[in-house]
Amino acid sequence: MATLTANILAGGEFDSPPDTPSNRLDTGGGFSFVGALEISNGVSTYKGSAVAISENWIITAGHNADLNDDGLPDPIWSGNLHLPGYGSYAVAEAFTHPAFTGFANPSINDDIALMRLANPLPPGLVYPSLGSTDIGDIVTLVGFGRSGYGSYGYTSSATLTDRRFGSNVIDTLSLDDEGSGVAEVFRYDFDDPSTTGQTDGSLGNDLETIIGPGDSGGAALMWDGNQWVLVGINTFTEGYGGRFGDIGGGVLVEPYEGWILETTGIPEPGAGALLLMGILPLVWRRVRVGIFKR
Ligand SMILES: [Ca+2]
Ligand SMILES: [Ca+2]
Ligand SMILES: [Ca+2]
Repeated sequence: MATLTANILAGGEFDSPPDTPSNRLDTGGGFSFVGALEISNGVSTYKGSAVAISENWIITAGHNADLNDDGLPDPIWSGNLHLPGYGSYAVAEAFTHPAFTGFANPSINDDIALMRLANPLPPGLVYPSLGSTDIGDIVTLVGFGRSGYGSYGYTSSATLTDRRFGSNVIDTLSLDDEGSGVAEVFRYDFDDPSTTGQTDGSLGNDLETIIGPGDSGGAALMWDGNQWVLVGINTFTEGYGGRFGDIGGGVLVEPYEGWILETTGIPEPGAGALLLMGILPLVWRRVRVGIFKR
């Protein structure tokens, strides 16, 4: 079953190459645009992840804004984005995608939200562009969720400080639940290190990962040679909790690009200059996802 969880897991504790949850930490700040999202509904607090795409806007999982699972941003809700090394930034306004009906209520599709920050992020942050992915692509997963070992599951809590990353390969894409024919959801499996080197096997004990609780809203990224490209938002897992054989996934970014641009008004000032030069950073790599494979 799908669970409302998404952490970056390490490999097997006693497998080779050796690995630990701390080995997955982003100590160099290479993913500074991915923050921890601290959420409150006035009763309870929650931890998720989110991705800054401009100085004023972040993308995250729709369910991070919708704790009562009706698809709409909750009326009593507050959020803060924590960017280690940069500070904490309050969310002023949240928008869930119009097609989102709540987590697994009944589908896991369209689980994406945009949030406008009350104050702009500081200069110097580098933001990812938006793009697409396909089956067979290697993606880098980044978030602040629970970690542990694939051999037995979670050993650490989600935090507002510990950003981890790992990789996996896109196994399947699932189509739009509203029937447009485009892919909206991606999945990958958390392979045991014994399958390293095999077709569809592990990328290696110290690389292969799956998300866990607190990683919801974090990034699925690809490197285009010059910059990180945000291709997906991590939103769910299926299985037994961070163990080898579990499935992780999320929503693709590409089908929602029109809504993202319309809602945010991006390009904003910084990106406007690029637009004048004839470059459209937000449409890097056109649609490759119209076909359901496998
Ligand atoms: Ca709601
Ligand atoms: Ca949909
Ligand atoms: Ca895999």
